Amino acid sequence: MRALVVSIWVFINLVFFGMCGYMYLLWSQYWMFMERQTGTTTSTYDQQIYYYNRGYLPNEMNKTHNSTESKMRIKHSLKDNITVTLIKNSKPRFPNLQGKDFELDTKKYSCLKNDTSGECRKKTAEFKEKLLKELRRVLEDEGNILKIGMENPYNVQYEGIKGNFNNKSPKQIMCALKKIKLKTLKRGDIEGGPHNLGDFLPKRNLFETRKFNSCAIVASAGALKDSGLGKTIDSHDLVLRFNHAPTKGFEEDVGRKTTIRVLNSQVVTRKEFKFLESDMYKNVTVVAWDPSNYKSTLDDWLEKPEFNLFPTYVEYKKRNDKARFFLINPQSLWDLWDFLQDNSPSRLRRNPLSSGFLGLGILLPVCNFIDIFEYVPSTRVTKRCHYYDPEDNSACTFGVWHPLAAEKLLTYHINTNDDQRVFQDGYVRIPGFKNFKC
Ligand code: NCC
Repeated sequence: MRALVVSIWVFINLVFFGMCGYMYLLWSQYWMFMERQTGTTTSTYDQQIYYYNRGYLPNEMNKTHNSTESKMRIKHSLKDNITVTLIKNSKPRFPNLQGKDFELDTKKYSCLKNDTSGECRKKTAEFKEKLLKELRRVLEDEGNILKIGMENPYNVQYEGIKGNFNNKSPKQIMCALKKIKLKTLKRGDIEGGPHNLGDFLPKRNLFETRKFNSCAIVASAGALKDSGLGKTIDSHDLVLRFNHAPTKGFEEDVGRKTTIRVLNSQVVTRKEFKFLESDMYKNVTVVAWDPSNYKSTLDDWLEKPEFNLFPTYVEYKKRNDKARFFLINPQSLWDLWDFLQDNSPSRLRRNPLSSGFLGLGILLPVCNFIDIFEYVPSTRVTKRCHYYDPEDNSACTFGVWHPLAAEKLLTYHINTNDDQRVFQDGYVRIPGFKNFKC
């Protein structure tokens, strides 16, 4: 009799919880459907802003700026004449059990002049623990299948194995990375092409015959503000910057030297960046990237780039045929993504990597060592997104759309600088490929 009652009780519970689970699934599918219907965003970058706003901004909206200014910025970043409906926090999620206990205003961890070395070490260790915990939390959260759902804008069909960089030595990671050949398009890779692109491509690969000793990558992070790192950055033989990140007016913090600019295709194509006119993109090597679909051929991509950068490319080269302007082979972007997924313990969001990690991929074959400034955030980190812009958005640092957390955790793993350099001074050092006999 007792056994019968227990069985009925278990059965009722199973039915009840089964129903709840089913209802939850239906509910989430309904909201995903509604979001797809109401979100009028067409470009994946526009969706990024959408994620940014949903993921972080509503709770962390910069209190020092009025909301009209923020709205202007958001609009400014969108394709002309597109209206976006933001559904804030509409998607049901499982509660995040770990919580967000990372304090972004971390001045209390910065070493002061009169701190003893013991005190400074303690502050650094506490900050490191918090920072890495936050990066891991974001990585896990992003890998949550219920969160990612069916979003797969680039139709990524990853078939590799999921590894974990923590179980591999930095040398093993570097040797795996060395196998990835990040390619730029060369003359001969394309016959004709849109606007006769093929005829304007460079004859050689980027830095095919040049090597550098010290290289610097300047992430555009807000933490560079008031860093005083300008001189250190300029002391490198090569300095790589991203997109429209300026030096003018920020020399003390970010230096004045620029050798390469890595640009995403928005910067090349959108009017507001004045790519053809601005001095920022002259007398430097320009490397632009635009994502294709995961399995697209070069021809598919030439026909349907995400942002049509080909006419501007051709125009730029027509104005100066000696200009060093390179296009990344879009398949290389996914080869690098595969590498990161191969070495990440969690599922990555199926979107391209940030320009930051791409910059590292570009320089590893040509530099003896690479110092990356404020990519792995130091104790100067705040919610500020860029050093050149007062907008606050933690997602720029920790990532929501690009798999930034995975990029940064892996970068820290292969770094050779001590923790004081990384978390107090603000830069990691990665040895170039030539240092590894694989
Ligand atoms: O912001 P962005 O990046 O130009 O930054 C360049 C690289 O610096 C690193 N970074 C930046 C900010 C921060 N707080 N922490 C960081 O570590 C990242 O590695 C980043 O890649 C891009 O990667 O190209 C990106 O470009 C912007 C934007 O398109 C350009 O700035 C032009 O406006 C993207 N933002 C949007 O599209 C809204 C950003 O997602 C990626």
